[in-house]
Amino acid sequence: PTWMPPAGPMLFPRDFVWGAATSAYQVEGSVAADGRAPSVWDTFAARPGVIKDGSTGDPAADQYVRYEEDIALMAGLGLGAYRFSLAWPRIQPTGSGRANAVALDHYRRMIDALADKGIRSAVTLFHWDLPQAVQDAGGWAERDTAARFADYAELCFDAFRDVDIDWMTLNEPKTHAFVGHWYGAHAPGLRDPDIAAAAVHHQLLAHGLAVERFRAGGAAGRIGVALNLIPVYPADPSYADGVDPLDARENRLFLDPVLRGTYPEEAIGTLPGQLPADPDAFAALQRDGDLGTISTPIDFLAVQYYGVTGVDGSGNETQIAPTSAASWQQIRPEGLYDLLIRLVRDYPAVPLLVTENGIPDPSSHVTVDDPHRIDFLRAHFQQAARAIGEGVPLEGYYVWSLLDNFEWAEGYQQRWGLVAVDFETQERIPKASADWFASVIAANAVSSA
Ligand code: GBH
Repeated sequence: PTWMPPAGPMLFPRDFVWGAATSAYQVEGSVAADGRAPSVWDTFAARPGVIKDGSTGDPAADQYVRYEEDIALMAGLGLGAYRFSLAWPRIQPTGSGRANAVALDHYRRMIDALADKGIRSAVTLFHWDLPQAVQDAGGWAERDTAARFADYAELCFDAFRDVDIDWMTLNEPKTHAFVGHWYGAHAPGLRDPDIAAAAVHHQLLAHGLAVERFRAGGAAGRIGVALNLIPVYPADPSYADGVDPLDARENRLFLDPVLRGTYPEEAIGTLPGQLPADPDAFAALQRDGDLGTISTPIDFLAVQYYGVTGVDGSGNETQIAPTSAASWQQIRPEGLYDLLIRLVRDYPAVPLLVTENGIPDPSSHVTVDDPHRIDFLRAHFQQAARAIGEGVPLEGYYVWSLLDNFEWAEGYQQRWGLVAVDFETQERIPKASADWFASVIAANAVSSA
Protein backbone atom coordinates (compact mmCIF):
# COMPACT_ATOMS: atom_id res chain seq x y z
CA PRO A 1 0.00 0.00 0.00
CA THR A 2 1.25 3.49 -0.78
CA TRP A 3 2.06 5.74 2.11
CA MET A 4 -0.30 8.66 2.73
CA PRO A 5 0.87 11.90 4.32
CA PRO A 6 -0.87 12.90 7.56
CA ALA A 7 -3.57 15.56 7.35
CA GLY A 8 -1.61 18.12 9.37
CA PRO A 9 1.81 19.67 8.74
CA MET A 10 4.89 17.49 9.18
CA LEU A 11 7.41 19.31 11.36
CA PHE A 12 11.19 19.10 10.93
CA PRO A 13 13.68 19.08 13.81
CA ARG A 14 14.40 22.50 15.31
CA ASP A 15 17.96 22.75 13.94
CA PHE A 16 17.16 21.27 10.52
CA VAL A 17 19.17 22.97 7.75
CA TRP A 18 17.31 24.14 4.63
CA GLY A 19 19.52 25.05 1.72
CA ALA A 20 19.96 25.31 -2.02
CA ALA A 21 22.83 24.09 -4.17
CA THR A 22 24.87 25.07 -7.22
CA SER A 23 28.32 24.28 -8.60
CA ALA A 24 31.12 26.52 -9.82
CA TYR A 25 31.19 25.73 -13.53
CA GLN A 26 27.39 25.78 -13.71
CA VAL A 27 26.91 29.27 -12.24
CA GLU A 28 30.12 31.27 -12.03
CA GLY A 29 31.06 32.36 -15.53
CA SER A 30 34.14 34.68 -15.53
CA VAL A 31 36.14 31.79 -16.88
CA ALA A 32 39.29 33.83 -17.50
CA ALA A 33 39.06 36.18 -14.49
CA ASP A 34 41.64 36.53 -11.74
CA GLY A 35 44.02 33.91 -13.07
CA ARG A 36 41.56 31.07 -13.62
CA ALA A 37 42.88 28.50 -16.09
CA PRO A 38 40.72 26.19 -18.23
CA SER A 39 39.15 23.10 -16.76
CA VAL A 40 38.17 19.94 -18.60
CA TRP A 41 34.67 21.40 -18.92
CA ASP A 42 35.90 24.50 -20.79
CA THR A 43 37.74 22.22 -23.20
CA PHE A 44 34.89 19.75 -23.59
CA ALA A 45 32.12 22.34 -24.04
CA ALA A 46 34.16 24.02 -26.79
CA ARG A 47 33.98 20.84 -28.87
CA PRO A 48 31.28 21.09 -31.58
CA GLY A 49 28.17 19.01 -30.97
CA VAL A 50 28.70 17.95 -27.36
CA ILE A 51 26.45 20.56 -25.68
CA LYS A 52 22.86 20.64 -26.93
CA ASP A 53 22.61 24.39 -27.56
CA GLY A 54 26.29 24.82 -28.38
CA SER A 55 26.80 26.79 -25.17
CA THR A 56 29.52 26.69 -22.52
CA GLY A 57 29.76 27.68 -18.86
CA ASP A 58 30.61 31.21 -19.93
CA PRO A 59 28.87 33.29 -18.68
CA ALA A 60 26.49 30.81 -16.97
CA ALA A 61 24.60 32.77 -14.28
CA ASP A 62 27.52 35.19 -13.80
CA GLN A 63 27.64 34.41 -10.08
CA TYR A 64 31.35 35.15 -9.82
CA VAL A 65 30.32 38.78 -10.33
CA ARG A 66 26.76 38.74 -8.93
CA TYR A 67 27.26 36.77 -5.72
CA GLU A 68 26.11 39.61 -3.48
CA GLU A 69 22.80 39.85 -5.30
CA ASP A 70 22.42 36.07 -5.08
CA ILE A 71 23.17 36.04 -1.37
CA ALA A 72 20.49 38.72 -0.87
CA LEU A 73 18.08 36.43 -2.73
CA MET A 74 19.03 33.52 -0.48
CA ALA A 75 18.49 35.66 2.60
CA GLY A 76 15.07 36.60 1.26
CA LEU A 77 14.17 32.92 1.01
CA GLY A 78 15.37 32.33 4.56
CA LEU A 79 17.99 29.76 3.54
CA GLY A 80 20.09 28.43 6.38
CA ALA A 81 22.84 27.20 4.07
CA TYR A 82 24.21 27.50 0.56
CA ARG A 83 26.00 24.61 -1.10
CA PHE A 84 28.43 25.71 -3.78
CA SER A 85 31.72 24.44 -5.10
CA LEU A 86 35.19 25.93 -5.23
CA ALA A 87 36.77 25.96 -8.67
CA TRP A 88 40.08 24.08 -8.50
CA PRO A 89 41.25 25.82 -11.73
CA ARG A 90 40.86 29.18 -9.96
CA ILE A 91 42.63 28.17 -6.77
CA GLN A 92 45.41 26.14 -8.43
CA PRO A 93 45.28 27.04 -12.12
CA THR A 94 47.87 24.43 -13.07
CA GLY A 95 46.61 21.88 -10.59
CA SER A 96 49.62 22.08 -8.31
CA GLY A 97 51.77 24.50 -6.38
CA ARG A 98 50.85 27.56 -4.37
CA ALA A 99 47.32 28.91 -4.10
CA ASN A 100 46.15 31.78 -6.27
CA ALA A 101 45.47 34.35 -3.54
CA VAL A 102 43.02 36.36 -5.66
CA ALA A 103 40.76 33.34 -6.04
CA LEU A 104 40.89 32.55 -2.33
CA ASP A 105 40.04 36.19 -1.57
CA HIS A 106 37.00 35.91 -3.79
CA TYR A 107 35.70 32.84 -1.98
CA ARG A 108 36.54 34.42 1.39
CA ARG A 109 34.36 37.42 0.51
CA MET A 110 31.56 35.08 -0.52
CA ILE A 111 31.76 32.94 2.61
CA ASP A 112 31.86 36.04 4.81
CA ALA A 113 28.91 37.62 2.97
CA LEU A 114 26.94 34.43 3.50
CA ALA A 115 27.85 34.34 7.18
CA ASP A 116 26.77 37.98 7.54
CA LYS A 117 23.27 36.86 6.53
CA GLY A 118 23.37 33.85 8.82
CA ILE A 119 23.83 31.45 5.90
CA ARG A 120 26.16 28.53 6.45
CA SER A 121 28.56 27.49 3.68
CA ALA A 122 28.46 23.91 2.45
CA VAL A 123 31.46 23.66 0.16
CA THR A 124 32.20 21.03 -2.47
CA LEU A 125 35.89 20.84 -3.38
CA PHE A 126 35.41 19.10 -6.71
CA HIS A 127 32.29 19.32 -8.86
CA TRP A 128 33.89 17.90 -12.06
CA ASP A 129 35.95 20.94 -13.16
CA LEU A 130 39.39 19.30 -13.19
CA PRO A 131 42.16 21.72 -14.19
CA GLN A 132 42.95 20.98 -17.84
CA ALA A 133 46.63 20.79 -16.89
CA VAL A 134 45.84 17.84 -14.60
CA GLN A 135 43.90 16.18 -17.41
CA ASP A 136 46.85 16.72 -19.74
CA ALA A 137 48.96 14.78 -17.25
CA GLY A 138 46.48 11.88 -17.43
CA GLY A 139 43.60 13.06 -15.23
CA TRP A 140 41.79 10.45 -13.16
CA ALA A 141 43.45 7.64 -15.11
CA GLU A 142 46.53 8.49 -13.03
CA ARG A 143 46.99 7.75 -9.35
CA ASP A 144 48.95 10.98 -9.00
CA THR A 145 45.74 12.98 -9.55
CA ALA A 146 44.56 11.78 -6.12
CA ALA A 147 47.71 13.27 -4.58
CA ARG A 148 47.21 16.51 -6.53
CA PHE A 149 43.65 16.71 -5.21
CA ALA A 150 44.76 16.15 -1.61
CA ASP A 151 47.20 19.07 -1.91
CA TYR A 152 44.48 21.29 -3.37
CA ALA A 153 42.07 20.26 -0.62
CA GLU A 154 44.65 21.11 2.04
CA LEU A 155 45.12 24.61 0.58
CA CYS A 156 41.35 25.11 0.92
CA PHE A 157 41.13 23.72 4.46
CA ASP A 158 43.99 26.03 5.51
CA ALA A 159 42.50 29.09 3.82
CA PHE A 160 39.15 28.66 5.60
CA ARG A 161 40.30 26.86 8.71
CA ASP A 162 38.46 29.31 10.98
CA VAL A 163 35.06 28.79 9.32
CA ASP A 164 32.52 26.17 10.36
CA ILE A 165 32.03 24.70 6.89
CA ASP A 166 30.39 21.46 5.82
CA TRP A 167 33.02 20.28 3.34
CA MET A 168 32.30 17.77 0.63
CA THR A 169 35.37 16.30 -1.03
CA LEU A 170 33.75 15.16 -4.29
CA ASN A 171 30.45 15.62 -6.05
CA GLU A 172 29.09 12.37 -7.46
CA PRO A 173 32.27 10.46 -8.29
CA LYS A 174 30.02 7.94 -10.08
CA THR A 175 28.67 10.51 -12.55
CA HIS A 176 32.12 11.92 -13.21
CA ALA A 177 33.64 8.44 -13.71
CA PHE A 178 30.83 6.88 -15.73
CA VAL A 179 29.39 9.78 -17.75
CA GLY A 180 32.74 11.53 -18.22
CA HIS A 181 35.04 8.54 -18.81
CA TRP A 182 32.77 5.70 -19.98
CA TYR A 183 29.72 7.16 -21.78
CA GLY A 184 31.60 10.21 -23.05
CA ALA A 185 28.68 12.62 -22.49
CA HIS A 186 30.48 14.76 -19.87
CA ALA A 187 34.02 16.10 -19.73
CA PRO A 188 36.61 14.84 -20.40
CA GLY A 189 34.51 12.98 -22.98
CA LEU A 190 36.25 9.59 -22.85
CA ARG A 191 34.63 6.25 -23.72
CA ASP A 192 36.88 3.77 -21.98
CA PRO A 193 35.58 1.45 -19.23
CA ASP A 194 39.07 0.81 -17.91
CA ILE A 195 39.80 4.51 -17.51
CA ALA A 196 36.36 4.88 -15.94
CA ALA A 197 37.31 2.17 -13.46
CA ALA A 198 40.54 3.99 -12.68
CA ALA A 199 38.52 7.19 -12.24
CA VAL A 200 36.38 5.39 -9.64
CA HIS A 201 39.34 4.20 -7.58
CA HIS A 202 41.46 7.31 -7.94
CA GLN A 203 38.58 9.65 -7.05
CA LEU A 204 37.78 7.55 -3.99
CA LEU A 205 41.46 7.60 -3.04
CA ALA A 206 41.46 11.38 -3.52
CA HIS A 207 38.47 11.60 -1.18
CA GLY A 208 40.19 9.50 1.47
CA LEU A 209 43.48 11.40 1.27
CA ALA A 210 41.59 14.70 1.61
CA VAL A 211 39.73 13.47 4.68
CA GLU A 212 43.09 12.47 6.21
CA ARG A 213 44.48 15.96 5.51
CA PHE A 214 41.37 17.54 7.00
CA ARG A 215 41.79 15.54 10.23
CA ALA A 216 45.50 16.28 10.41
CA GLY A 217 45.01 20.00 9.80
CA GLY A 218 42.49 20.58 12.57
CA ALA A 219 40.29 23.05 10.67
CA ALA A 220 36.84 23.89 12.02
CA GLY A 221 33.85 22.30 10.32
CA ARG A 222 33.00 18.81 9.18
CA ILE A 223 33.72 16.69 6.13
CA GLY A 224 31.86 14.19 3.96
CA VAL A 225 31.35 13.17 0.34
CA ALA A 226 28.37 13.71 -1.98
CA LEU A 227 27.15 10.48 -3.61
CA ASN A 228 24.26 10.22 -6.02
CA LEU A 229 22.31 7.18 -4.97
CA ILE A 230 19.53 5.51 -6.85
CA PRO A 231 17.28 2.82 -5.41
CA VAL A 232 16.86 -0.14 -7.76
CA TYR A 233 13.54 -2.03 -7.96
CA PRO A 234 12.61 -5.03 -10.11
CA ALA A 235 10.22 -4.09 -12.92
CA ASP A 236 8.46 -7.36 -12.13
CA PRO A 237 8.80 -9.35 -8.88
CA SER A 238 10.32 -12.24 -10.87
CA TYR A 239 13.26 -10.00 -11.82
CA ALA A 240 14.36 -9.56 -8.20
CA ASP A 241 17.69 -11.32 -8.88
CA GLY A 242 18.76 -8.41 -11.04
CA VAL A 243 18.59 -5.88 -8.22
CA ASP A 244 21.82 -6.66 -6.37
CA PRO A 245 24.23 -6.45 -9.31
CA LEU A 246 22.83 -3.13 -10.53
CA ASP A 247 22.70 -1.80 -6.96
CA ALA A 248 26.32 -2.86 -6.51
CA ARG A 249 27.40 -0.77 -9.49
CA GLU A 250 25.20 2.26 -8.87
CA ASN A 251 25.39 2.51 -5.10
CA ARG A 252 27.62 0.05 -3.28
CA LEU A 253 30.64 0.69 -5.52
CA PHE A 254 30.87 4.04 -3.69
CA LEU A 255 29.10 3.46 -0.37
CA ASP A 256 31.01 0.30 0.57
CA PRO A 257 34.59 1.57 0.17
CA VAL A 258 33.78 4.84 1.97
CA LEU A 259 31.69 3.40 4.81
CA ARG A 260 32.96 -0.20 5.10
CA GLY A 261 36.42 -0.18 3.54
CA THR A 262 35.58 -2.84 0.93
CA TYR A 263 34.60 -2.97 -2.73
CA PRO A 264 31.49 -5.01 -3.54
CA GLU A 265 32.39 -8.22 -5.41
CA GLU A 266 29.24 -7.92 -7.53
CA ALA A 267 30.43 -4.68 -9.10
CA ILE A 268 33.79 -5.97 -10.24
CA GLY A 269 33.58 -7.40 -13.68
CA THR A 270 31.36 -10.40 -13.13
CA LEU A 271 28.44 -9.39 -15.31
CA PRO A 272 27.98 -7.79 -18.70
CA GLY A 273 27.95 -4.04 -18.40
CA GLN A 274 29.58 -4.15 -15.01
CA LEU A 275 32.47 -1.91 -14.32
CA PRO A 276 35.34 -2.41 -14.41
CA ALA A 277 35.36 -5.01 -17.14
CA ASP A 278 38.58 -6.57 -15.93
CA PRO A 279 38.79 -7.53 -12.23
CA ASP A 280 42.56 -7.98 -12.41
CA ALA A 281 42.99 -4.50 -13.82
CA PHE A 282 40.86 -3.11 -11.00
CA ALA A 283 42.87 -5.01 -8.41
CA ALA A 284 46.07 -3.69 -9.98
CA LEU A 285 44.94 -0.11 -9.33
CA GLN A 286 44.81 -0.75 -5.61
CA ARG A 287 47.72 -0.59 -3.20
CA ASP A 288 47.88 -1.79 0.37
CA GLY A 289 46.24 0.75 2.58
CA ASP A 290 44.08 2.37 -0.09
CA LEU A 291 40.82 1.04 1.30
CA GLY A 292 41.88 2.09 4.78
CA THR A 293 42.46 5.60 3.51
CA ILE A 294 39.20 5.65 1.56
CA SER A 295 37.26 4.56 4.64
CA THR A 296 38.73 7.19 6.96
CA PRO A 297 35.63 8.10 9.00
CA ILE A 298 33.53 10.94 7.63
CA ASP A 299 31.32 13.30 9.65
CA PHE A 300 28.27 13.08 7.40
CA LEU A 301 27.16 11.44 4.19
CA ALA A 302 25.81 13.82 1.54
CA VAL A 303 23.03 12.10 -0.40
CA GLN A 304 21.92 13.28 -3.83
CA TYR A 305 18.55 11.85 -4.73
CA TYR A 306 16.73 12.43 -8.01
CA GLY A 307 14.72 9.24 -8.43
CA VAL A 308 14.75 5.50 -8.95
CA THR A 309 15.59 2.94 -11.60
CA GLY A 310 14.22 -0.45 -12.56
CA VAL A 311 15.84 -3.69 -13.59
CA ASP A 312 14.42 -5.99 -16.28
CA GLY A 313 14.63 -9.75 -16.75
CA SER A 314 18.07 -9.48 -18.35
CA GLY A 315 19.54 -7.41 -15.54
CA ASN A 316 19.40 -4.21 -17.58
CA GLU A 317 18.03 -0.87 -16.46
CA THR A 318 14.44 -0.16 -17.40
CA GLN A 319 11.84 2.49 -16.72
CA ILE A 320 9.48 1.88 -13.82
CA ALA A 321 8.32 5.40 -12.91
CA PRO A 322 7.27 8.57 -14.74
CA THR A 323 10.08 10.79 -15.96
CA SER A 324 10.57 14.54 -15.79
CA ALA A 325 11.85 16.67 -18.69
CA ALA A 326 15.19 15.01 -17.88
CA SER A 327 14.67 11.61 -19.48
CA TRP A 328 16.96 9.89 -16.96
CA GLN A 329 14.92 11.09 -13.97
CA GLN A 330 12.32 8.53 -12.86
CA ILE A 331 10.24 10.19 -10.19
CA ARG A 332 9.29 8.23 -7.08
CA PRO A 333 9.29 10.20 -3.82
CA GLU A 334 9.02 7.01 -1.71
CA GLY A 335 12.41 6.04 -3.15
CA LEU A 336 13.97 8.72 -0.96
CA TYR A 337 12.40 7.17 2.14
CA ASP A 338 13.52 3.68 1.08
CA LEU A 339 17.05 4.96 0.45
CA LEU A 340 17.38 6.75 3.80
CA ILE A 341 16.05 3.73 5.71
CA ARG A 342 18.44 1.47 3.79
CA LEU A 343 21.46 3.64 4.58
CA VAL A 344 20.69 3.45 8.28
CA ARG A 345 20.09 -0.29 8.09
CA ASP A 346 23.13 -1.28 6.02
CA TYR A 347 25.88 1.14 7.04
CA PRO A 348 27.55 2.37 10.23
CA ALA A 349 25.72 5.28 11.82
CA VAL A 350 26.58 8.60 10.20
CA PRO A 351 24.57 11.86 10.00
CA LEU A 352 22.91 12.34 6.62
CA LEU A 353 22.27 15.40 4.49
CA VAL A 354 20.27 15.49 1.28
CA THR A 355 22.56 17.79 -0.69
CA GLU A 356 20.70 17.67 -4.03
CA ASN A 357 17.10 17.00 -5.01
CA GLY A 358 15.04 18.80 -7.62
CA ILE A 359 13.36 18.73 -11.00
CA PRO A 360 13.70 20.71 -14.24
CA ASP A 361 10.96 22.84 -15.78
CA PRO A 362 8.98 21.08 -18.51
CA SER A 363 10.21 23.47 -21.19
CA SER A 364 13.29 25.52 -21.88
CA HIS A 365 11.43 28.86 -21.62
CA VAL A 366 11.90 31.20 -18.68
CA THR A 367 8.96 30.65 -16.38
CA VAL A 368 8.02 31.54 -12.83
CA ASP A 369 4.98 29.29 -12.93
CA ASP A 370 6.28 25.94 -11.67
CA PRO A 371 3.58 23.97 -9.84
CA HIS A 372 5.33 20.74 -10.88
CA ARG A 373 8.37 21.76 -8.82
CA ILE A 374 6.25 22.54 -5.77
CA ASP A 375 4.49 19.17 -6.04
CA PHE A 376 7.81 17.36 -6.50
CA LEU A 377 9.52 19.04 -3.56
CA ARG A 378 6.49 18.71 -1.28
CA ALA A 379 6.28 14.98 -1.92
CA HIS A 380 10.01 14.53 -1.31
CA PHE A 381 10.08 16.70 1.83
CA GLN A 382 7.23 14.56 3.18
CA GLN A 383 9.26 11.41 2.63
CA ALA A 384 12.22 13.04 4.37
CA ALA A 385 10.01 13.96 7.34
CA ARG A 386 8.63 10.43 7.36
CA ALA A 387 12.14 8.97 7.53
CA ILE A 388 13.17 11.39 10.29
CA GLY A 389 10.07 10.30 12.21
CA GLU A 390 11.42 6.75 12.05
CA GLY A 391 14.78 7.76 13.46
CA VAL A 392 16.84 8.55 10.36
CA PRO A 393 19.53 11.11 11.34
CA LEU A 394 18.78 13.46 8.44
CA GLU A 395 20.09 16.92 9.35
CA GLY A 396 19.45 19.03 6.27
CA TYR A 397 18.03 19.27 2.78
CA TYR A 398 19.40 21.23 -0.19
CA VAL A 399 17.32 21.83 -3.29
CA TRP A 400 19.02 21.62 -6.67
CA SER A 401 19.20 24.36 -7.72
CA LEU A 402 19.13 27.90 -6.38
CA LEU A 403 19.24 29.26 -9.94
CA ASP A 404 18.68 28.16 -13.50
CA ASN A 405 22.20 27.40 -14.73
CA PHE A 406 24.45 25.57 -17.20
CA GLU A 407 23.03 22.05 -17.11
CA TRP A 408 26.12 20.31 -18.51
CA ALA A 409 25.40 18.56 -21.86
CA GLU A 410 21.90 20.10 -21.84
CA GLY A 411 23.36 23.60 -21.90
CA TYR A 412 20.90 26.30 -20.80
CA GLN A 413 17.89 24.38 -22.12
CA GLN A 414 17.07 22.58 -18.88
CA ARG A 415 16.10 24.90 -16.04
CA TRP A 416 16.47 23.49 -12.54
CA GLY A 417 16.27 26.72 -10.52
CA LEU A 418 13.99 27.87 -7.73
CA VAL A 419 14.90 31.24 -9.21
CA ALA A 420 14.71 31.79 -12.97
CA VAL A 421 17.57 33.44 -14.80
CA ASP A 422 17.09 35.37 -18.02
CA PHE A 423 20.40 34.53 -19.65
CA GLU A 424 20.16 37.57 -21.96
CA THR A 425 20.03 40.06 -19.11
CA GLN A 426 21.13 37.92 -16.13
CA GLU A 427 17.96 39.07 -14.37
CA ARG A 428 16.91 36.82 -11.47
CA ILE A 429 13.18 36.12 -11.14
CA PRO A 430 12.00 33.92 -8.24
CA LYS A 431 9.62 31.18 -9.35
CA ALA A 432 6.47 30.24 -7.43
CA SER A 433 8.47 27.35 -5.96
CA ALA A 434 10.90 29.80 -4.37
CA ASP A 435 8.07 31.50 -2.48
CA TRP A 436 6.64 28.13 -1.53
CA PHE A 437 10.07 26.93 -0.32
CA ALA A 438 10.42 30.11 1.76
CA SER A 439 7.12 29.29 3.46
CA VAL A 440 8.31 25.74 4.22
CA ILE A 441 11.51 27.13 5.72
CA ALA A 442 9.61 29.73 7.77
CA ALA A 443 7.28 27.06 9.17
CA ASN A 444 10.02 24.42 9.34
CA ALA A 445 7.24 22.14 8.21
CA VAL A 446 5.72 20.69 5.07
CA SER A 447 1.96 20.57 4.67
CA SER A 448 -0.15 18.13 2.70
CA ALA A 449 -1.16 20.72 0.13
C1 GBH B 1 23.40 16.20 -10.47
O1 GBH B 1 23.61 14.95 -11.07
C2 GBH B 1 24.64 17.06 -10.56
O2 GBH B 1 25.38 16.98 -9.36
C3 GBH B 1 24.34 18.49 -10.89
O3 GBH B 1 25.51 19.15 -11.24
C4 GBH B 1 23.30 18.56 -11.98
O4 GBH B 1 23.09 19.85 -12.44
C5 GBH B 1 22.02 17.98 -11.42
O5 GBH B 1 22.23 16.68 -10.97
C6 GBH B 1 20.87 17.94 -12.42
O6 GBH B 1 21.15 17.10 -13.47
O7 GBH B 1 21.97 10.47 -19.93
O8 GBH B 1 23.68 8.84 -19.38
O9 GBH B 1 24.28 11.11 -19.67
C7 GBH B 1 22.46 14.11 -11.08
C8 GBH B 1 22.77 12.70 -11.54
C9 GBH B 1 23.74 11.41 -13.28
C10 GBH B 1 21.97 12.89 -13.79
C11 GBH B 1 24.10 11.35 -14.73
C12 GBH B 1 22.33 12.87 -15.25
C13 GBH B 1 23.35 11.63 -16.99
C14 GBH B 1 22.86 10.38 -17.58
N1 GBH B 1 23.11 12.67 -12.94
N2 GBH B 1 22.96 11.61 -15.56
S1 GBH B 1 23.22 10.18 -19.27
